[in-house]
Amino acid sequence: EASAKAAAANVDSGAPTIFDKIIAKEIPSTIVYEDEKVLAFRDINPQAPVHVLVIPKFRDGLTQLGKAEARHEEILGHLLYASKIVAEKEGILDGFRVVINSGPTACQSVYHLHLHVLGGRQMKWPPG
Ligand code: DGP
Repeated sequence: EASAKAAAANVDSGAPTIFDKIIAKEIPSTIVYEDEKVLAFRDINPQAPVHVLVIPKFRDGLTQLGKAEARHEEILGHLLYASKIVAEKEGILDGFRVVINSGPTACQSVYHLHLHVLGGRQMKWPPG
């Protein structure tokens, strides 16, 4: 099916991604939270009134969650806690969703690990 093929065409080559340019502030983004380890900015194609991406500033092999190793435990925890700080700043602590798409079958399109923080509307389950 066409969209699945399009997603699969985006392979994890380990090459730099657009997020490197966002971290370097070479291309603009709307930053909602930043510390020494992570950057959180608004998704360019929001799927909810609040849709923020939380990413590690140093990818260190974390192109996707499926490539995580033991050394990444600390940054993974930091990313999850940063997602809560983002939810708090955005005023959606009453209900929000954190999503990680890992790999082409999950429709990951940018191979720099990122957590989607979504909220500001009634979320559905199964995801929608
Ligand atoms: P995923 O499909 O999980 O790999 O999500 C990648 C997200 O990245 C997607 O929701 C759109 C977002 N995105 C891609 N390019 C840019 C960009 O240049 N700026 C911003 N703010 N978001 C981007």
